[in-house]
Amino acid sequence: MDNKDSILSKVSDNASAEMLEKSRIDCVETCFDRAEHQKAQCGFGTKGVCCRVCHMGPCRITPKAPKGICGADADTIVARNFLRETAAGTSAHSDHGRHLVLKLKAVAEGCNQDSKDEGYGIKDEKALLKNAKLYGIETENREVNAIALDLANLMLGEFSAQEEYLKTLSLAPLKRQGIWEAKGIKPRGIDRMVVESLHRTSIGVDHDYKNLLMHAFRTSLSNGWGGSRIASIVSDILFGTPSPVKSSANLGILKEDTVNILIHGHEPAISEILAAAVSSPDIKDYAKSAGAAGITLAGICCTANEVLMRHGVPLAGNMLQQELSIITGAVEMMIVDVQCVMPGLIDAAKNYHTEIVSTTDMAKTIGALHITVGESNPLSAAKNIIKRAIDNFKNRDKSKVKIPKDKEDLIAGFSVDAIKYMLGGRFRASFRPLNDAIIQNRIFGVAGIVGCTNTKQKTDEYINILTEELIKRNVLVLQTGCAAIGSAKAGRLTPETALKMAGPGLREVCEAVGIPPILHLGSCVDNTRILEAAAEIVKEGGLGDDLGTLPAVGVAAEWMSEKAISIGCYFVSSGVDVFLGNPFYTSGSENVHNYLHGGATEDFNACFHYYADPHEAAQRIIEIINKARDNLGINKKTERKLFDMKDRRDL
Ligand code: XCC
Ligand code: SF4
Repeated sequence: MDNKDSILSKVSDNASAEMLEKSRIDCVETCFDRAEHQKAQCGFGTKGVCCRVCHMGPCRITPKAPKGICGADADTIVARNFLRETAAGTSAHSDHGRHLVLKLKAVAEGCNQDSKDEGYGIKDEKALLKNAKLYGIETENREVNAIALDLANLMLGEFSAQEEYLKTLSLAPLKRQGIWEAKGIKPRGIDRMVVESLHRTSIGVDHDYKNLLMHAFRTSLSNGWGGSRIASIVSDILFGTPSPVKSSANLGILKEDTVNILIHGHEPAISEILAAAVSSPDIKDYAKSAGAAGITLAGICCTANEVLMRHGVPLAGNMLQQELSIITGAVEMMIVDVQCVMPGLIDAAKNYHTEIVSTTDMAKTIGALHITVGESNPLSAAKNIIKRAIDNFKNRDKSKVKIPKDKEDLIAGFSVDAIKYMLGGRFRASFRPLNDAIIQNRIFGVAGIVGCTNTKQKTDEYINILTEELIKRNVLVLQTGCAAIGSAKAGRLTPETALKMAGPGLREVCEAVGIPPILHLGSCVDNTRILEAAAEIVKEGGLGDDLGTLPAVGVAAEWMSEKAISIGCYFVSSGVDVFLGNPFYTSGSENVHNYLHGGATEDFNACFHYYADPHEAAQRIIEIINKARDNLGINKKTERKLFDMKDRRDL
């Protein structure tokens, strides 16, 4: 059992610390306890040298046994494991995208037309038309549904294509497309890439570590420029393109007198309907009649980010707070869909009245109540779930309730369209002002800080230190996923707080345009919005002709999911250097490790960099951005002035 100090070594924010303390009193086990129990983690797994792809094994590579039974060496085994992780990450994001495309298809075919609910529909026609045009679909004088159906079918083709290359690749700068072509990593259909990954890594197929790694990059591209990109595009069409929205973050958003419902996971389809359901008058009345002052709907993880971006639904917390939220004793129901949902939730919930409801047939947990929300009458189904949560309000044990006070204001909702609009105004929406600010060195560069939280690190610490170090040095920070929630909890997603920290050039730009120096772009699949923004910056001109020439980096600060590996790989193969706050499981092969952390630069003009210390990472990021600026020839005279001012600030 740990004391206060040890709790404070695990979590950064006060609300989490308070709930971790309460977990001791209530005798509830959390991931933080289980991390202690797992402390001596397997050295073979950590190095990536354990192979169990066939049943002659498992084989583990040691100095005494440098080869598996089949003769596979450390290079082969480590690279195979890495490719499998990349494929799994790709499949998670892409399947999410597929589900949304199937929804779009159902809507276009009028599947919900005879239902009494409004249910799903095309919320953002502008987004539909814009994207249909990007894919070369005829839009003039055509019915919206016909266009949507064509787009849905085309996107389904992105999954099933056997011989054709992904059409979405054409959204990247031409130069980058050329690099993919030259390296032989232009992906074909997404499903084919993932299947091929599994095939290539099964016993006795691909043994060349470099060949395996190239397929990892290829598979990741089918995520970044395929499945994830499609997920973001279709979410915008079905649920609306996000625009700046105010909300708040951390467990303090829960209320003593309301029915508290949390939504958790990744796919926005069901949470969108739930968000609509809680605001309907009959549900509000139902809550009142149960003696509650109302309903508080809030989110965990990326489902949270999705409904935050579009409806301002508050963030209860990020991934490592999912159990802590239940420990407040004030949650009537947690409704989960897919990804990052801990099975440990069930045990935590048993100590309180909280009901865990799973909603996706492919994601069940024993102990959770499973309710399927189908195509017909989804709103009625959502209302029934919420009524059940309201019915559970009376079971709340007041003696077990403790809601932390902590909550911070935030601004989110920065889709690429929203950023363009903020920068250039309604009639001249464009990235020009941003490009100019970068060229004039008021903005030194751009960093995308993304990814999870991880029990190996003190939650949010790396994210927040690095973010601060970078905005201090005039680097504009774009965030998604649990990293964005980490910043939100630190109160950094408000223009005011962050502006106090920002360097003079960045502050000037942000004040002029009215944006915070840390922009919340959405969920994990929305990392493709960062690529989209980068591609727009290239198109706008003045900063080279490729993503690889931009003064920009990506950071997976506290990552833990296989999805982050896939994201990292599609950033690197798109030409963007990626910094990791946690190492890959590749140290067992010098060749694999050195290629990923260096050699890849020859092929993609970018590679991975691992820094345990965020200050060191910041230093190296500045060097890399500076070099990119040098190469672009935009470092000339203004440079001295910037460093003078920075030095002054440091003094
Ligand atoms: Fe999951 Fe997306 Fe990671 Fe958070 S950040 S822990 S993947 S919820 Ni993408
Ligand atoms: Fe061992 Fe080779 Fe089988 Fe892997 S594939 S478990 S290294 S025999």
